[in-house]
Amino acid sequence: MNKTEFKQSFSRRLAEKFAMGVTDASPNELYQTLGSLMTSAYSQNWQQTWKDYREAEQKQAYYFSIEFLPGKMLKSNLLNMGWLDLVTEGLSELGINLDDLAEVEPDMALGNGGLGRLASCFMDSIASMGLPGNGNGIRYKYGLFKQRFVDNYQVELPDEWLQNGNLWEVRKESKAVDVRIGGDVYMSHDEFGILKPNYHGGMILRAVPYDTGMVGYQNGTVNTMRLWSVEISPEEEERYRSIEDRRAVEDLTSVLYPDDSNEAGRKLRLSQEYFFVSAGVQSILRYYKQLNKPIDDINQYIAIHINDTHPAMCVAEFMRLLVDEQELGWERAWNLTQEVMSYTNHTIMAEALEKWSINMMKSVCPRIYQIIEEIDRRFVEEMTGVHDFDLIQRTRIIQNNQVHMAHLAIIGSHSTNGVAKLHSDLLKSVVLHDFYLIYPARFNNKTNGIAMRRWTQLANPALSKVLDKTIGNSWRKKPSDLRLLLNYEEDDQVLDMLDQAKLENKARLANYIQEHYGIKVNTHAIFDVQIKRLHAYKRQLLNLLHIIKLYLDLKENPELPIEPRVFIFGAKAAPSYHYAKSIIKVINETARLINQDTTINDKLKVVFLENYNVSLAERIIPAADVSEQISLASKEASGTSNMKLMLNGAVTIATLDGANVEIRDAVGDENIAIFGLTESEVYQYYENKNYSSAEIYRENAVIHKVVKTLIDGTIPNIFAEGQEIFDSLIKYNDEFFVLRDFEDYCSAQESVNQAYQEKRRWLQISLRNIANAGRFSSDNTVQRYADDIWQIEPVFAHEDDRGVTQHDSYLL
Ligand code: 26Q
Repeated sequence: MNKTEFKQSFSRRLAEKFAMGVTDASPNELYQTLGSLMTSAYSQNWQQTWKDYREAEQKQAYYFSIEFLPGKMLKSNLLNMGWLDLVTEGLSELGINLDDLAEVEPDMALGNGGLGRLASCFMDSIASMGLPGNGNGIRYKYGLFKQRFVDNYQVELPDEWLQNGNLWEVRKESKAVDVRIGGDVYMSHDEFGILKPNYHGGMILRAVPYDTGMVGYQNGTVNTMRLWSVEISPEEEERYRSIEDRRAVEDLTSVLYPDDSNEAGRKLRLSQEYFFVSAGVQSILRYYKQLNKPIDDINQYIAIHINDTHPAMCVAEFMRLLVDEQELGWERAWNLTQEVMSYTNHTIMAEALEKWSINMMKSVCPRIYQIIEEIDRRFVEEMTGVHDFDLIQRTRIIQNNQVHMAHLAIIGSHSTNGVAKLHSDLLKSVVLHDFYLIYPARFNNKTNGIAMRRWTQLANPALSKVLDKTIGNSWRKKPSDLRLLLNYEEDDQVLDMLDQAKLENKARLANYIQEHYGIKVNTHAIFDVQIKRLHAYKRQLLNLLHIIKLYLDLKENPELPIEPRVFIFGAKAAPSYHYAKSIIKVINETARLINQDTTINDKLKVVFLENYNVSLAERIIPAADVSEQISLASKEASGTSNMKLMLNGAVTIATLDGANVEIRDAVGDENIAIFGLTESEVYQYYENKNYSSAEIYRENAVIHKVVKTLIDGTIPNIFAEGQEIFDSLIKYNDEFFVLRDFEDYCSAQESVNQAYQEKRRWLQISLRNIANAGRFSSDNTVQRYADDIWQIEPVFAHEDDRGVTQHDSYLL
């Protein structure tokens, strides 16, 4: 396709769809037109990919995740199709700015944070590696809430992302399946003497899949992300007459639970989990049956991945289908299940480990509960005599009237992995130590990664241009080639180009801040960024206390030699997480106090950006000078924004937590500011029970002065919230050791302040961060899952009907 062809097709499609010319059309109409050209172009490749997979008869992976967080798809699809430059230019010749169209697309925000975004980075990489892998999840009608600040408090509004339709999805009515929820079950022998379930009552819901093409990076592969939506099945129409009854059904796939790393324990949540698990596993089995392979070989063709425990019922649902419907004996079914399933753990926070009461599980999926009981019974039987009694009691699935989902996932699979080296080690030594004793070979590490192309080529064209000019463009396909940049660390011209690119990105963010908040920020100031969900363990509070300290210092001495800084926050708090919301309020009030104070010579600004999401991340990350990764050591499983910020040249200030450890190994100690307790020091405090925040508060004058501002009126309008946070620190002994790490954090911040003043050294550090970020490409991560866990291989494309090899072009 050339530019002229594209312009012609675009104008023709616009006329067909809207009976309009380019000058009359709104951005939305133009967006719809471009999107429809793209989907028609890749749908051929999509169909071909399905066909290739079917014919190749190779193993496929299915990534089950209750969250996917792709953000906007227009530009990433254009990039992956190889159309981005041509379309940008073609549109521009028609008087259209591509970015204005892209702006119209709502973020697809069917996820809370890291876990959902990781799933989407993986979907991109799986397709880009030509691997046969599919996503399976829920098509929520409402994504993660929109965050607004009213009187500096967080307020949540619904995210009606489907209001103008979704041009990337295809409703596949023919692939719908039925899911049974609720009712009773009892077992009886059928006419052949086989034990069969008899179901009574409950609801039979129709699960309808909406498929979205996952376009690989310039390789012709288009994989499928399948999201399920609930409908009333036609046969059951008359049972759901009243509005209330219909509502009860529709609720099932209506909203994404906004609780990040906190167990909600709600029946609707459990129903959501069973709904997408059952629909997904049923559709996989239906597909497999069409292949006419023996059911005993299913483990050679299917891999199912359980992303955190939310889809852990895959284990029992797969057993149900094999035993009840395919009539396999229990043992054969169990061996197959373990070989098909694998599980990733994303958290060590106790409150995030899912447990469901027996009663609730019985009432949502009674047959699944029976099967879990039998799995548990056999587990105890098998382990008795092999392991000691207490160990078995601690590891069994059902304990104290609760079903432990992580136990189900580990026992029912062949692989359990953590998401960074440190995290995987902690799983073995602490969190899942008991299971490690039983199944040492199942445990492995898969350090997270990020979709490099989105976080450089799309989010940071300025940097991408500098890279092309300096090291050529091989890094676009092969992120490890970013290392070539190290050859230029003494090249002033290159350092200057990097500096200019960063400045350009900072100016763009500064404009956004000015436009949306009326705050003027100095683009030569240090842009210091903390962007992630609001959580006590992530310690936004530590950042805040340091800001307050700087402010007090400047009030005392306005001539203090510190580089001007802009502290930028982006964070949503779970609506029910009172403490996190109080932190937001206090940061906002502190920001107002500081931003209005003219006596500190504009040396400090604090900006809390509303509604942090993927699109905002794409704006903030390229403009960041400093990346705040300051969770209490041992608490952050991995982190992934740390990788994105590093890739964009930000200097990390970090504890030795999650993937920060591997970032330090990649760049070396001179190119990162490490501070704080180590994981083993934290565990020593737990063991010795000898931490006293009150003592630190009493004895450290600086800390005393800073912490007191929470309750002494220094910060206006925070009467209750200030007290609440003060109490968490002093009265309730500072659960996340904020005060213990405070001084060390301030020194690390001071070293950052110094380094920034030595411009050349700063740019070199930044360059080394970019150069060493290649190893965190999710292409690599996904390759390791493919090799070690799923055992899947790329499917090589055939020539399609038009005689075109499916490796490069998408035709109009
Ligand atoms: C559980 C039960 C009920 C309701 C909600 C939940 C729930 C929802 C989301 C529990 C956890 C989550 C999300 C967890 C998450 O995002 N974890 C992050 O995963 C990233 C990818 O591996 C890591 O980089 C982060 O360190 C980790 O915090």
